[in-house]
Formats: sequence, C-alpha cells, structure tokens
Amino acid sequence: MSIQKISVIGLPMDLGQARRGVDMGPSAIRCAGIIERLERLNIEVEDLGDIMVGRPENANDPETNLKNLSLVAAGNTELAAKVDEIIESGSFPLVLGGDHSIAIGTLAGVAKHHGNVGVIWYDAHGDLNTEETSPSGNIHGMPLAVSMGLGHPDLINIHGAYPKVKPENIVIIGARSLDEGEKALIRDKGIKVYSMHEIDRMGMARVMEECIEYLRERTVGVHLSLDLDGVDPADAPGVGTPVIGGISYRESHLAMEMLAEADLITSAEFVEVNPILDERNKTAIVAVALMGSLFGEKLL
Ligand code: HAR
Ligand code: MN
Ligand code: MN
Ligand code: MN
Repeated sequence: MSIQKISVIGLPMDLGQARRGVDMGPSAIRCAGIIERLERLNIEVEDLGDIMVGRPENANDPETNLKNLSLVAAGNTELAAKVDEIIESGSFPLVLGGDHSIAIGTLAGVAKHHGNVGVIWYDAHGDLNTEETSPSGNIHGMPLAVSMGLGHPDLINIHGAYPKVKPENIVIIGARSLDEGEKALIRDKGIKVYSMHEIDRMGMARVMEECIEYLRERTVGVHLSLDLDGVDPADAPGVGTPVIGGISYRESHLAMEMLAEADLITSAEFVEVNPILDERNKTAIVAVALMGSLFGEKLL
C-alpha cells in the first residue's frame, strides 16, 4: 500500500549535543521547500509545526553525565505522543530534527503501533552509546541504544517501559566513526552494519537490495532514521559532527529511490541539519531532495 498522507512535525532540539544551531534544522528544511515538494507528488500533506523545546539554563542533572537529560526527555515524550497520534490517524509521520536524540521519541511513538518494527539507521555514527560508554555525554550519540532498551530509565521508558526495537531488526548504513563500546555492542547483539567498507566494496545498489530483503522478511513496519552526516560532508557540510569519506549524494539518492520502489518505509526522520554550519542551505536542500526520492519522485 503506498503512502496516502504525510504529517510533517519538527522537533527543534539542540540539547542532545553541544553545537548550537541544529535547532534551526526544521526551519531550514521548510525553507528548502519540503512541503511544496511533497505536495507535487499527489500525496496529502499536513504541516503540524514544531514542538517546543525547553531552555537549556541549568538543565544539567548533577546525578548523571547525560547533558540536558530532563529537557531531552521532555521533548521526546511530546514527540512520541505526536508520532503515535499521527500513525493512529492513518498518516505517515515525517519528523524533522533537530539533533539525533529525537529518534528516541519517534521510535517510541512508532513502536506502539508496529510491535516488530525495523530500523534503517543512515549515519556516519552508530549512536549506540550508553551513559557508561559515551565519550561525550551527548544524548545524540545514544538514541539507538536507548531504543533497544539500553540507557537511562528517563529515556528508555518514554511512551512505554519496554525496548522499542530489537537488535536483529536494525540495519546501520554508512558507519565510519564508531566508539569501542559501540563496536562491542554491535558484536554482542548481532546488529547488521553496512559500513563505508561494504558500501565501497558491494556498491550501494547491492547494499540496499540486501537491506530491504533482510528487513522485509523479519519486521512489520520500517522506520528510516537519516542523519545528514551519513552523507559525505562535501555534499552535506551543514552538520555538527562531519566525518570524511561518506556516502555520496548520488548514492544516497539511489538508496532513497530503492526504498520508494520497495514500498517498505512506514515512518521517517531527517536529522542533524545545522544551518549555521551550512553553505547557503545546501544540506537542507540535500535533505529535501532525498525526501523527494523517498516519497516517489522520479526523474522521468
Ligand atoms: N560517538 C560520539 C558520541 O557519542 C559522537 C556522536 C556524534 N553524533 C552524531 N550522531 N551526530 O550520529 O559522542
Ligand atoms: Mn493503532
Ligand atoms: Mn546520528
Ligand atoms: Mn551522525
């Protein structure tokens, strides 16, 4: 069944990491024309605006090394309820970030509907840190671990006290910067990873074929969590933690087109666009182009 209606919701969260400006991501993506772009595809589109994020003053909880824990948890709690509501109404949730900590809320909302949800984590990073393994205390480096049920109770229990995603239902694409604790977790839990090595070796087409087949046979509903730093910084410079040697713009397009063809994705988020670090909104423009392909835009 193809997508009938998309509900766009922004979470201008910048508290899951230290560089300011990523809170302007939803605005930059709207400026780059996301709503008009989707409307041209003959899909009904509604823009639900942005969720409010609390002020960061004195927000650090002295009990943990997690930066801005209470405000990150509050924003994600609201997002989870929104995403739940959107799916309940029969629409497709398209979430605009914000830093990647917002995946905690998106996946919590999604998991309520799809008990065996699959996740494609398109990212230079694994985002599999916990309070114990994190080198930074930045929650945007933790959302995938949190969604598996590993992390602080205030995060893992958002919108239901259960693990939202099973490790065997996760596929990471584009990884090239993993911390030691993340590598250990990937091995322990048997998480499927197509790092840049596999993308170089196999080509993006085969990576996506395998990924689609893998998720199709074991999951119900698939969430795409696309961190713009998965794309090479030459093509997407406006991100807080760029890592050279990434996925090209063309390869990313192909990946989105193959997902559209497969008709597999049931929710999506695009995160980490930071307009302050960008070149004339290039990264938001890339994000919008990728969303166009994901929702069925064709060249001919
Ligand atoms: N792994 C590092 C950390 O946990 C860096 C994470 C960088 N974060 C992202 N997420 N942009 O993908 O701090
Ligand atoms: Mn339902
Ligand atoms: Mn990320
Ligand atoms: Mn990243």
